[in-house]
Amino acid sequence: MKMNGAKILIESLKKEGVEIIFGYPGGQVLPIFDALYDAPIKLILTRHEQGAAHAADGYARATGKVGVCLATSGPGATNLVTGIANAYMDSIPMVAITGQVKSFLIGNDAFQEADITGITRPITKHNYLVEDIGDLARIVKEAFHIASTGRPGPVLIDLPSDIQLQEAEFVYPDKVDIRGYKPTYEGHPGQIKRAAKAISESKRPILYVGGGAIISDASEEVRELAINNNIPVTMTLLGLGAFPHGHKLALGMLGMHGTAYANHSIMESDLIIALGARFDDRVTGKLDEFAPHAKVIHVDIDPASVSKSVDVDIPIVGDVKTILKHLNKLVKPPDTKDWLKKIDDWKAKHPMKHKDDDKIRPQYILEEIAKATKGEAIICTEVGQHQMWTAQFYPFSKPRTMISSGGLGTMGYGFPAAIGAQIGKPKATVFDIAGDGSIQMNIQELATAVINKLPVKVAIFNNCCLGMVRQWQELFYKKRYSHTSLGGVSPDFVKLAESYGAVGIRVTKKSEVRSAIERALETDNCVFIDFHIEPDENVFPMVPAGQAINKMISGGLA
Ligand SMILES: Cc1ncc(C[n+]2csc(CCOP(=O)(O)OP(=O)(O)O)c2C)c(N)n1
Repeated sequence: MKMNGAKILIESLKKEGVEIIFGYPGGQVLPIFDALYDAPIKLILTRHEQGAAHAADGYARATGKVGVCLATSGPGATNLVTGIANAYMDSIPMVAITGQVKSFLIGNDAFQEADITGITRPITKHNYLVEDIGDLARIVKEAFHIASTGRPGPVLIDLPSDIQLQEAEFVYPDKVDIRGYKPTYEGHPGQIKRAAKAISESKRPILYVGGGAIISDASEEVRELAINNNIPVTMTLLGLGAFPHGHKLALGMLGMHGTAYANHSIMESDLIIALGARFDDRVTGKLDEFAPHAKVIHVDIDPASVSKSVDVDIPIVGDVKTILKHLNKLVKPPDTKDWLKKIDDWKAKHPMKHKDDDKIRPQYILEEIAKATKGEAIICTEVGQHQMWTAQFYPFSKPRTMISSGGLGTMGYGFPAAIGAQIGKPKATVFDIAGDGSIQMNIQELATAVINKLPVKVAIFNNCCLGMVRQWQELFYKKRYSHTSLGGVSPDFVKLAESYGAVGIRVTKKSEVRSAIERALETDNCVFIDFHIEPDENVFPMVPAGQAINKMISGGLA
């Protein structure tokens, strides 16, 4: 059947099973919006394109599906950029669609023209400028394939408005064949055997689990490998939830704000089994002092990640889940009794704790949220101290429940991501743990939450400052607090929430924390809880930048 480009786009999205698009209109996407008017695809109108990109990302993380966002040319497209970069850094499957000025005007400095394929080349897995209506259906098919296979990531399709109006026959390809793009899933059997032998012979093994294990839906296989063989497990920020927090083999997060026992364990281990993790600098600290006694097995779908920063002894390129299924059959349990005893000693000596007095301590709020949600909520975060406290004190026990900006560290990510997650998982309890700085970066999405009746709970850890930067200034810049105070200029978050039709609750006493959380959970509207936390609270343990990760500052807590 003949139809115009906008219709072809929508029909192609339907073929890909797309039900939701997060987007914002404008002149160069008018034909697409017209086609959406009576299409069976729901467009969630955010209040800023950055919100649309992060919402698509949160939707993708919560559901495992490809998130889709849509914006007009020029400023609409450039407003997506941070969200695209964010998805790229954390390997999130996303398709971003942008309108472009008419083909014959490209390069002419036309009104609302921006070279978005040029701008996003380094932050997309691939991008396309559609130059011929005959290519459109194939491009959409390829975009979804590239976004969701191998190491996932964002793909951008830039669609000039004249092509949206041209007519062509709609034929959707049923296969994709992209020369040079054939991700490896299986893993080399010889390497898997070598890994099994190394594990069986190790005395101090440790699993180091990253976001790749979540993306590959490999939590069950991770549990099997750990539990059947008595191997302790540490996770990255994005790996949290891959292994249950409460299990005796769980060591929590490692790295700059990781637990002392995770960091000591990795430094003393003789075998690191890295699963979908990339030895990020926040994890390794000083590279040449990292895990000096350890051999490294690295399972990763992206060959470019292997031996990028840490030399790997046994690389296995492929999908974590597929490889673990194979590996789990081959490993004979090593004797880790003495090793686990040593780790238990570290756990006893350096437990995760916090000050507990009559002040509102952020860690206490997280413990109360954990109790009220039985540790089963989807927890999104912004970026800063509150994000690290969440990683330390919320007992993540299921995959896809920790949604946070890991690689890019984007303030303003959490609230729109929570909106996306809530749309993808309507029955789940979804929180955004926010700082008073970060929440102001995409606060306009309150309208999106209210209009779509999304009961997202936003817990603002209000310390009247940009806490994480203030912490660095306190510890490393002689308390010269240069421009990190927000005191007195933040809005009244309760009134602000109410002005959008949401619910606002202010908490200024410790005794009010629990009832505020309970009230928020009983409310089927979006709720802002403005927790006035102790402003001088810092995140500990902390590894100062550039130090070995066992050189932690404990802040007097250990
Ligand atoms: C978009 C963006 N701008 C700047 C930063 C640098 N930065 C990291 S944490 C932080 C402070 C965050 O403050 P807030 O949201 O109030 O959280 P808190 O640390 O107080 O918990 C800043 C400015 C960033 N990560 N992202």
